[in-house]
Amino acid sequence: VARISSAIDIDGLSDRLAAGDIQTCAKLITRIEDGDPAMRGLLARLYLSTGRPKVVGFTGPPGVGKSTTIDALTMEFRKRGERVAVLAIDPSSPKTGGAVLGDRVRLARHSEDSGVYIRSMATRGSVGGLALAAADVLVLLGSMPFDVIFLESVGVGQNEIDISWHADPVVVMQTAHSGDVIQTSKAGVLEIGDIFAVNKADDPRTAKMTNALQEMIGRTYSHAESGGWRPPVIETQAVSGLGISDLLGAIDSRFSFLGEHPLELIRRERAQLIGRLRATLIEHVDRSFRSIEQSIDRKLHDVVARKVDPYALADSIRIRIETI
Ligand SMILES: Nc1nc2c(ncn2[C@@H]2O[C@H](COP(=O)(O)OP(=O)(O)OP(=O)(O)O)[C@@H](O)[C@H]2O)c(=O)[nH]1
Ligand SMILES: [Mg+2]
Repeated sequence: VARISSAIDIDGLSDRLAAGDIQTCAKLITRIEDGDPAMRGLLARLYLSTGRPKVVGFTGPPGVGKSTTIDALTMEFRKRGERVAVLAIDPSSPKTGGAVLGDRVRLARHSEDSGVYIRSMATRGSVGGLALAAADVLVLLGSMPFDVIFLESVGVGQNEIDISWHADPVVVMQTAHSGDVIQTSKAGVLEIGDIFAVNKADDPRTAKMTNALQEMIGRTYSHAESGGWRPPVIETQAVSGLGISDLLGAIDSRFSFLGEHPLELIRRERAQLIGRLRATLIEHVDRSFRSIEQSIDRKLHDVVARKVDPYALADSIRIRIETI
């Protein structure tokens, strides 16, 4: 990826973002995706000068109905006069060409509405890098006059980015499809869900899934760890809009809860920060390691030949990485 670096007008750009300038926003997101180091100063300023944005994350298996649900909720927020930004993270874009097409059709409905901004980001390089770029884009969007930001991420798999680093509430979406129950109990999504939605509730097996989820939440729920928020399970039919007002109610309740429990808010934000900091450092080490990989060929030879021990090699690599 080419690194573009030029002096930027931080004051001017901040002002344009604060005024809701979409063109500026779109261009800056592209520069963030490209890893342009000139963005750092701007992002630092935006982070310090704007408050915490309201970010609602949606995760769940491919095709569960995340985009359809976000679309339905966007309509509800627009009815209340609130401005909405949607950021879709697509770590597996080659596989979901069809879904992207479906998204385009849906999103076309909002194309005339200046109160809705929709943007997707796909993987460039590592998943960790994408997660970090998403965090930067959220800082950018958070500096604009949006009342809420919806973040969509395909969930549960090696490629999953940890959406709980970016959003509160996290809406974990499932369907009654039998495979989803197993994924839910296996993949640790129970811990990250602040709200659970069982979508495609037109499926007759939905009640069983809802009960199973409620039972699992009951078993893992801890007042001490959640500050007293017990994740609700909501049945939805995103295509017809059934249950969407319940989901909206749950999202509103979560925001009220966070407003009334500042300690819980701070606890969550600190945990998110730790997750992102760790990812930043892992990303840095990974990139640095790849950049020196070629140059250690001779040393590898020496280790294989038993002339150098692997611990000494690891030490010398670590010292080099620390100075990159
Ligand atoms: N029967 C039924 N179909 C639904 C419902 N909600 C969404 N769908 C359909 O499920 C399909 C996938 O919906 P999307 O909203 O694109 O799902 P997604 O989770 O965003 O999918 P990815 O972005 O590919 O992970 C679409 O054909 C929707 O019309 C529902 O409540 N009932
Ligand atoms: Mg989608």
